[in-house]
Amino acid sequence: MDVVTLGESMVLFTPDTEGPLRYVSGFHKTIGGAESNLAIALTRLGHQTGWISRLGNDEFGLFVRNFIRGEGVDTSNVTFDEELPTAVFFKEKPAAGDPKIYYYRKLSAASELSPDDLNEEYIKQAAFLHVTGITPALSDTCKQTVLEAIRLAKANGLKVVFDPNLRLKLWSEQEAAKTLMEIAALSDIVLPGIDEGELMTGHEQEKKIAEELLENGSDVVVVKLGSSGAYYATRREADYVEGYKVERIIDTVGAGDGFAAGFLSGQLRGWTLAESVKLGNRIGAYALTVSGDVEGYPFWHQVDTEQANKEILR
Ligand code: KDG
Repeated sequence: MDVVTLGESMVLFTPDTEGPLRYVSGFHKTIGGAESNLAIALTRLGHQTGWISRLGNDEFGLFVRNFIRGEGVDTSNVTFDEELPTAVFFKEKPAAGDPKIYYYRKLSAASELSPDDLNEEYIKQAAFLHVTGITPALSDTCKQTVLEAIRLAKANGLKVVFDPNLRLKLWSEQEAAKTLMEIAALSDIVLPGIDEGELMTGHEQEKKIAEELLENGSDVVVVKLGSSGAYYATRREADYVEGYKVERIIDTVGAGDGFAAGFLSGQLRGWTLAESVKLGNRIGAYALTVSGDVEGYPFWHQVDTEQANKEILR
């Protein structure tokens, strides 16, 4: 296995029409979840992935598991909870700009994830452990699970990659900053967006953010700069990598997970940091072209063909 990840995935209801949800009567049903998004994107790029989670033993839980399994992600370490439900969330589409998100995830099956859900033999098969800042925001046991997964990963020689994925609907800025820095300190690679980096370090500038996160203990920091691309830094090298221009941005949700997948795919292929960040930018850009979280992630043969890229990206 190349990458193992853990976290909550939910049924996503996307409205068929724009405007306040109280007036919307039709929705279509897909799934979302930052960690399974990453696993799906990586699988499409040709890598072996595993997703650890808890779902309700209900129709939605089966739907989420079957969807993720259908994409080729290993779901053998997903547990079905007999009492708690699978979470759902809704998007609300404004006439322009990013959608609003409404979660229905308190006391969901995944919020009860605990270190007992982790199997060391399973985790140790992978080269990378991927965790996000969403999971520790769900509950204290979820936070303990992330910390224990990192401990197991390090004990078995995996590299830990951390995507802060700041979700201020789930916790306060203060709590988020403290915990995200705590997890970043234990991670080899940290992938903040510029706003996340600012909240975590108190610095506005990407170079300062990266410096602080390197001092905090990480070896590689990549600060995502939206359409401008990204800035990466280690203790030895640092540079900017240009972004891709997308003709028509439909929805930015899922782009960060696409970036993480592209970056990790580059690393798994033995590419340089600059090449990996470039692939991250490219996969992130693909995600902007559709309204769902995962529908835009390309397969490797599409990425590999320059012509295919020209059709979507400039
Ligand atoms: O990164 C995309 C995710 O935000 C989305 O899929 C839903 O996991 C999700 C969350 O917790 O917001």
